[in-house]
Amino acid sequence: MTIEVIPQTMGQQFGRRSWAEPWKIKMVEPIRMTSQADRERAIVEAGYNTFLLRSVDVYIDLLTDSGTSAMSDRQWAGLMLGDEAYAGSVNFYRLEEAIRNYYGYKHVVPTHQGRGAEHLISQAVIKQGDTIPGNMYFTTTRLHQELAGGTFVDVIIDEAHDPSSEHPFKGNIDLDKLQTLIDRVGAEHIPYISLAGTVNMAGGQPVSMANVKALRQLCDRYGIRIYLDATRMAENVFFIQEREPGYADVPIATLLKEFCSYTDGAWMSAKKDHLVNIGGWLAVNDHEVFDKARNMVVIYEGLHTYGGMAGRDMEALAIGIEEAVQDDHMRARIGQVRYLGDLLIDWEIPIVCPVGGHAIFLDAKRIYPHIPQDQFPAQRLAAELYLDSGIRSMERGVVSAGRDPESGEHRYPALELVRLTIPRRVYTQAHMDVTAEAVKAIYDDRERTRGLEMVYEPEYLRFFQARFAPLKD
Ligand code: PM9
Repeated sequence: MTIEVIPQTMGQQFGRRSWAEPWKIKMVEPIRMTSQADRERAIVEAGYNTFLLRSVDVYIDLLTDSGTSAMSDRQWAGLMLGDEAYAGSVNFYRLEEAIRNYYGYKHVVPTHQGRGAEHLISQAVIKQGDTIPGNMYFTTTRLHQELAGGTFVDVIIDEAHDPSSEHPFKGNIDLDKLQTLIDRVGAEHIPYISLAGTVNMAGGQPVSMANVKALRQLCDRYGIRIYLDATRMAENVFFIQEREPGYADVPIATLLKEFCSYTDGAWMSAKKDHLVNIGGWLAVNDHEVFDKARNMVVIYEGLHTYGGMAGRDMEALAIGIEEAVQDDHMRARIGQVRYLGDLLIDWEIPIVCPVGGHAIFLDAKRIYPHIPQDQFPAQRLAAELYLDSGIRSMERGVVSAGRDPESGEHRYPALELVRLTIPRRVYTQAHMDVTAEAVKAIYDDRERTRGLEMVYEPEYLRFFQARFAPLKD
């Protein structure tokens, strides 16, 4: 038998070099294919809200990248090292060390997930009547700021609100807008800048190193703190490495620590970047703020050495922190998101550009220009995608934006989007192909589709639980 030797230069002959995942699959979780009739029943039962679907009725679940990642064999092994002591667990100290190592902050408070940390930082530093400037709102973040008596003001660059702008750092703060705001409300009424990397609601768009450095200088002039929503910060620094001059050869781990060094602390939903199914933390440099947060955590989350997590969760998280900042992991992670984005761009389907870190965002305003925003075009688009092929996505438009607390009116964001969120290390390229083809089918059928009316609306974070019914012609 002769064995054909494939020349080393084969890839070059094809004129391309592909990325591939730096892992192989050891265990699989079967998923159920559904029929059209199953899906019609399920979406009606769910009130046309993809959050209310049962996961057993979902084929490819792109609702969120939150807590949906696949853990590595090292993380699963770490679960067996859980020290479930009520106080002073070994795993807490491992976690604290990992956060100090990779993020550089001095003091760590564990929480059950991101919003637990948002609650602590908001209650610890916001006073009634304060203003919190930030680079676009996030649903839970803004609500905690409002519940603590503050008002969030968006100071992101204008390009972030334009889905077709190709600006490489659409998450940047507009320093002129921030200066104008400081002049108007006074620095003493600004407890901190709420800086997110990447910016979820803008399409997973990054903040540049130059922007955070300039922000630091401006804030230092007024003694204003900067707190980072570090939920997808490892993804953010991938874009710095790729796009910002001078950083191409700097490892992601180094860039992450440098970026954080310009901030005073961070809150984290570890369910994203950190490759775990549950967990979060708050970390700050200021001892006084730490002291308040550490005291509050025992009221709302659990003792300050577990904060709502089991010891085994903290171990898996400590390992995930290290895995998240590996360059080859991040290249494959963003590579997969881009693979899906490129298919849609090739078919001229309107999406937010450039493609961001964790998801593809379909532009419902351009897909359904005939559906007014108060008939929830993105909510309808998410429902249509599910009906077509059992793919679950998430509305990120007028429903997510909620109502203005003063006027009670809907907030109408410039971006009316559907998010196809890619869990980390879970789906294959074939799943991305199936997803792109489903989106194409919905897009081709767009003119026939009508809007929705909201028939039930909860008071807080309505997108999770609101119910809708289709409007007739
Ligand atoms: N993000 C997401 O799907 C979870 C459900 S939607 C509220 O994108 C940022 C940037 C997030 C985030 C959650 C949280 C809250 C804070 N900041 O969900 O409480 O994307 O862990 O984190 C979701 P937790």
